[in-house]
Amino acid sequence: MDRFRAAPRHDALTTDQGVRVDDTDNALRAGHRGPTLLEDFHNREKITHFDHERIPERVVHARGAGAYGYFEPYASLSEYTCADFLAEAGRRTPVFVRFSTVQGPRGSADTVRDVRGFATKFYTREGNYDLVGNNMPVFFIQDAIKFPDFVHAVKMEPQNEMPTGASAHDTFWDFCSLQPESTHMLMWLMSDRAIPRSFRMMQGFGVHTFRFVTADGRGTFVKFHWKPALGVHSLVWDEAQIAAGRDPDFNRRDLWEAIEAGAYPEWELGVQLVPEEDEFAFDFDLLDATKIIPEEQVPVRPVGRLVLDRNPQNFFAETEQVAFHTANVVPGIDFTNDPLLQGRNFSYLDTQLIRLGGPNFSQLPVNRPIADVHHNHRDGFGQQVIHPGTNYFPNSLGGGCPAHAGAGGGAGVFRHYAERVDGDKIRVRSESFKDHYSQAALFWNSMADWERRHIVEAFRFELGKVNAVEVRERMTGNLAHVSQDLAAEVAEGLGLPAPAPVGGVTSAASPALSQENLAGEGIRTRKVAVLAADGTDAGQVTAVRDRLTARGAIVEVLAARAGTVQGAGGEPLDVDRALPTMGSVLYDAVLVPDGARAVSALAADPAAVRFVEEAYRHGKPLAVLGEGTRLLTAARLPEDTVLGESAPDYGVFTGNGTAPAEDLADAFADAVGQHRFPHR
Ligand code: HDD
Repeated sequence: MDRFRAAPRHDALTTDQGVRVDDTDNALRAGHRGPTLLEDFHNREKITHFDHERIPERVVHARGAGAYGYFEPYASLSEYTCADFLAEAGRRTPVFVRFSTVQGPRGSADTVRDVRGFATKFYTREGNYDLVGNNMPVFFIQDAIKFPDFVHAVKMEPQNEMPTGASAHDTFWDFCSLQPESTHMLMWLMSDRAIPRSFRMMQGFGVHTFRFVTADGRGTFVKFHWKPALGVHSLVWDEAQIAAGRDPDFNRRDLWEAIEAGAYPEWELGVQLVPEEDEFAFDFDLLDATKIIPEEQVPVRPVGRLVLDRNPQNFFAETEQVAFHTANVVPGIDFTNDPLLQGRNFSYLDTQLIRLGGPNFSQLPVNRPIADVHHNHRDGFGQQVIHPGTNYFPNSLGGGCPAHAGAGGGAGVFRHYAERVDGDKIRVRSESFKDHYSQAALFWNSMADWERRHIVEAFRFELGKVNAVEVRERMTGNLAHVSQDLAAEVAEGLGLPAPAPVGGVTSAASPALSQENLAGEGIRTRKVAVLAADGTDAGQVTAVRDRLTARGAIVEVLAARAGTVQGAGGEPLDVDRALPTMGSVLYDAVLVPDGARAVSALAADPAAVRFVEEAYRHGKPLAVLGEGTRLLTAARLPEDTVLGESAPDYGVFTGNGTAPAEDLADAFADAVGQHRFPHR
């Protein structure tokens, strides 16, 4: 893309026509205090261009953040697919990935409860392949014809454009309560998956069943999975809401800063493969996007890794103008008859035509394939190419070019999988799509206790924001098909009677679905706040910081003011951030060092007290040395869990000053690696 990058040197300012301009601060006018003149072409051009800077935002997934990187397979997958980019271990394919929320507009907050988009463009040698997935493996609806209804219901309500970035409102729950096929997805949406700690710490899924196809036309069903190297981690709901105010760019900033710091986010691509002959071997339909294939039934085979190592230079040119499309496939990857996928294959090209202003958006730098492009498409808004010669096929005057590729059966040519299709023209949903509850129950059954608690609380919150009582009732009635406990607990929170039990609820579970089993290892890029003031034991700070940063964590010293504080021995300690500009929600853990004078100052500062109280409430590890425990008392934390013998079980580490700070630092670091202590 380098040839498309504007490289500002010390060039003079010019107009669009390349005419040099000597003043862009004062419009041309008649006399010192006279009227502005129409003749000022630079002024008119500048304002006109500005007036047209905005383009329509995406109708869904408007808010996002993207980055470049590469994908490389671990081994050849040519046994299953002829896709060139999967054919050889280590063959690097450049990628652009865009993460997004779904409901909110471009300016909405990152940490809302929502599905996250996870869209990857592979610039392969055989053309662009887009895997346009989400961080949840299922979807709200089974047939794309319902998508406009679903999106109308979840988006801000039409009369007042509220709420921004939230599904907690009447129309969404009205729709879902009448559309039981959404129940499985609702379980995911009410779980902590909907409030990821970081884009770098969430899974991705292709959702649909796709098809791998070999060079000789053999098909294998495939589901795609992205697994983050840093483990799967989430915020807690109260934290997410506070973070939305403290830093609306929380996830975007996290991605940007990690890449700038060289801590490149990484995911492993996994595939679930199902032979064509096993199409009907499951008690659900592979074509139904509201279903997963439980990993215990078909294991996820790791096949390669994705690394993001470069931030865009211009958000608009790259992240905003990137255009994904489920129908951008390459030889070796094909569709199935999943009715959601079939509809998507229409929608993405259609939406780009209006969003990007015409049919030539694939010529934008971020969308250009690295493979050569030859065709007879011509003209249109924004045409960048000067096409000489003929523009039709067949032709003799243009030497027959461009000719059909691979007429002789060559490699690298897209050939549709030759699936036999036979049927009446009907508008009906297949009977095999009718079970809407078994997998919702499977998800619920697979959750740890704390995950279930969060799901109940999320349903209570969301339905509690719904004004129509009949919608609340209908929804809790649906939940009884998932779990009587769930339905009863949600109903209780809403002040409703428990719905009548229904039979036939499955007790099956899939451990692979619980975040408890997806934590990963290590503390790389985890952020630890050190609360300091004049009199802080600076030696301790250094000792603990060295231990944590050696394991990849980021440690920041916070004090009432920026600059430095004076350590207990009079030595200066640099302050990274002023406490009033931050909040505990922007960190993963908190350290309060020893130092009587410092702790007295912190205990008298409501911002510091709140910092500790909030971090505790959000389940974050706390390390508190010597006098620092007085801050815990000032925050009125329950003494038995923070100062008792079992405090470490609750992620609270207190040092009495005799044990070396390094010992405590190690236990604290392990706790940071555990992420949260939700049982507090
Ligand atoms: Fe979609 C954008 C993911 C169903 C129609 N979708 C969009 C993006 C993601 C997804 C990640 C943002 C891409 C980007 O970053 O630019 N969508 C999904 C998934 C779905 C899904 C995982 C279900 C499995 N989508 C879906 C359906 C339809 C659409 C059923 C239409 C019938 N989606 C669109 C769209 C968008 C879009 C209107 C808006 C902006 C865009 O495409 O480029 O065409």
